[in-house]
Amino acid sequence: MSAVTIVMGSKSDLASLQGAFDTLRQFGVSFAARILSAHRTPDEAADLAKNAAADGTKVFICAAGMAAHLAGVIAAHTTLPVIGIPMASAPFNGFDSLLAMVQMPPGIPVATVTAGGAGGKNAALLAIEMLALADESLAAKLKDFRREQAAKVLADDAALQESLRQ
Ligand code: RP5
Repeated sequence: MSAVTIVMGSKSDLASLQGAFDTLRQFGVSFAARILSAHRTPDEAADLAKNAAADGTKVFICAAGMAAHLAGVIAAHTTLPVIGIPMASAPFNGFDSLLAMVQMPPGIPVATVTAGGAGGKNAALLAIEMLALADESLAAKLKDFRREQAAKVLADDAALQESLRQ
């Protein structure tokens, strides 16, 4: 049983999801990852979405490029929250994917994050924030993460101020 199910439209999307894998592992959140396409394997993608809640999935993360319909198709078959990551694929470097993913019709939402590595990391963090609504220890880990992240920025700022004084 995995709390988060990640679906990508192609093996070529895998590298862009490394940040999502790393972040979910960092927080100790169980996940499954599948390669299934809205267009090339439509029946398997729909089956995954339909059975996910019964299999223990709480949140979907979907990554797809070009005519990026995967997140929308998954969302059409489940009421679980779906987070979409547009892939920066050719020929429009992800702008096509972003528009396809973000422009869902009213009634079937997809929470779309940015393309690329930041998108992978933020998709995982958003999924963790959703899970943390019902998990106090995960919520505490998120607060620690934010504190550590802020401390790193402030340390960089302190180092910059010091270097400017020299
Ligand atoms: C989409 O088309 C995939 O998500 C991928 O981003 C893009 C290109 O797929 P490949 O031709 O690399 O398999 O379906």
